[in-house]
Amino acid sequence: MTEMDWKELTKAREERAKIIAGSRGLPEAAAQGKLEQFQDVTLNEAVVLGLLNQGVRKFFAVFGHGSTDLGEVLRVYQAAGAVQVYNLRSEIEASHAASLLRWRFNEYSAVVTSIGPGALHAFSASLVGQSNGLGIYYLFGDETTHNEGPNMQQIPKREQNLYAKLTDVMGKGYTLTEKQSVFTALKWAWTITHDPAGERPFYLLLPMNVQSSLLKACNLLELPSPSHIPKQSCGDELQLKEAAEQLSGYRKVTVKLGGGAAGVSQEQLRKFLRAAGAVCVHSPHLSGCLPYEDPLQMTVGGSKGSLSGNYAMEHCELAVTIGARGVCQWDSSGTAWKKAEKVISINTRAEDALQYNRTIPLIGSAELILAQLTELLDEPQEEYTQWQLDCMVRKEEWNRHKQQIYGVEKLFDEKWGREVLTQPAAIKAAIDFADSVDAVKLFDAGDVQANGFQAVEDRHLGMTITDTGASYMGFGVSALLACAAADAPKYGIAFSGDGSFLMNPQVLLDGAYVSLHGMILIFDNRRMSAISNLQIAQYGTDFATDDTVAVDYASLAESFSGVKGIFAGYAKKDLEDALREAYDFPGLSVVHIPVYFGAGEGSDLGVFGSWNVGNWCEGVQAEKHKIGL
Ligand SMILES: Cc1ncc(C[n+]2csc(CCOP(=O)(O)OP(=O)(O)O)c2C)c(N)n1
Ligand SMILES: [Mg+2]
Repeated sequence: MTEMDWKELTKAREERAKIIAGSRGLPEAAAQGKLEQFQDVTLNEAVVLGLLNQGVRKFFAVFGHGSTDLGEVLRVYQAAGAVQVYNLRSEIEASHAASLLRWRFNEYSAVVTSIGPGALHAFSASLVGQSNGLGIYYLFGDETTHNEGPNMQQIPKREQNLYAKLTDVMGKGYTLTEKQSVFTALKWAWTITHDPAGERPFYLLLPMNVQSSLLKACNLLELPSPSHIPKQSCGDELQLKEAAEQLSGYRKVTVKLGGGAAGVSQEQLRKFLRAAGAVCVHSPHLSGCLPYEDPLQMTVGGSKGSLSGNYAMEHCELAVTIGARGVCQWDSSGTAWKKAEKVISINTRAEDALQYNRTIPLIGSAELILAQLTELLDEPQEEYTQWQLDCMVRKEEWNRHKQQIYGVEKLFDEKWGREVLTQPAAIKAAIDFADSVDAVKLFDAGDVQANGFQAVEDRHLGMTITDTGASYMGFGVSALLACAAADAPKYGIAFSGDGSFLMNPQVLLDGAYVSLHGMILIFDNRRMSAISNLQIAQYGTDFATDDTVAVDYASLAESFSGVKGIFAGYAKKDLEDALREAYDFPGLSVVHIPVYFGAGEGSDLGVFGSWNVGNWCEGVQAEKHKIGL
């Protein structure tokens, strides 16, 4: 295309963008005769128009030579007010922000990268979306379809479709080698990102030489304008009847929720628990499925777990699992259901519903199935069953245990050369502060994450976001960006270890740049203690998981204009003052909190389950096979 042609094309594009931004989308603009139905558009513009049709208006981007043309299209649409582009400094960070936008704020967005390392960064971070069932669009630059010679940054092999192979291993994608396939690619993108049986990320691969090719007289109304996909229902009367009979026949019933149970209302869950004489246990990311103080809420269960959650799993005779896959830490690598004779599994996906033997699978939406099952059960005779009362005693023990640990507050730390706060005491103080200002709590990986999900006492879902599926270091601090990008921004507090923070510190620049009002807490034990502790528990000694470099995180933060850095000191009262000061700052603030590492009583909240890792494998596997689920 000549320079003249490009100028013409840009002019036409600017007009289209203005019309679309001024209407409620492309279909309406065309229906009202404001927009000509058949127009010349480039493939990249067709992609952007198609995504707009699917409600995608926000793009988290790191541009490169593999995506300059897409950048140009987005520039024009942003100028018209149709899209918002966030130019960031890491594709991993971009992906995490898009994940939280979907997870907490119910918004679909896209991640834009170049070819090669940028795409691989985002691809790796899409583990979060894959593990937590999040519909996210990824737009990756890809090698040219002419393969005229190796493209810089491509996987250095003379072979076709290498990225498509990668994305096919992880999930589902489409390579736009042929521009007219954009309509199909966008249909696939919609069904994958909006699948009611479990949303997933979708990867659109954009070969560099095809991106700017022209779709002559493109039928703009052929770009899919998708309709809502209804949720599946159970409706299988025989299965429901059998499940209800089993529920009536067992006295010790535990319901355990996984991430797929996020749509279950507290009201329905409570009704079912009462009718089934059951108690509730949840995975870390379902904290608040019932209020923490609800008598039937036994809190988190699994490899880390809690005294009450693990008791309820280990002693029940009938397990009801909802929206769960059976990830290793979720059921102590298959050893948590020590006495379960039967399982009722509610799930939208048959392969997940049939994770265990001895299972009655109920396929469909959990809210509906719980209502159907509750209908089939008799009214409870007594306020609480003996099983529920027994579990409540364990919950009291768990609460006493936690208070005792928090009470330790400070221990002498060798690296810091003085008494510092324990991680549980510091995390608890920060959780209490976050809840007092109704901030969303975002957790990074490590001991910070584990102590965090044991400590939180949420009243409803959405107060805590913790990515235990991918447990991606740097998720919490990066995801914080979504708290600013959301249509309804919310104050967020990221809980991060020193190790996790240093994996994604670019949020300091990007947070200031997008005027993020939020807080980052760095719990600094000058090491990656989750792994040190694992090594010590397994082999008696740690190895290569600590460092000797002291970092002044408050000064680091202050060196970014618009960011406030605060050193929290060594006592709980000082930390509380620092949290208040950080919250009062009208931008991004960072609180540096020295915390203890060591074997001292009070250093963590404890481990209550098993895990099939390291030198524990033989014993754990033997137990799993004995249980035979
Ligand atoms: C990207 C990534 N790399 C490695 C790991 C393995 N891993 C899990 S926790 C952890 C250490 C976390 O250290 P830090 O953030 O300082 O938290 P701490 O455990 O010290 O509280 C590591 C290396 C991971 N989860 N994610
Ligand atoms: Mg650490």
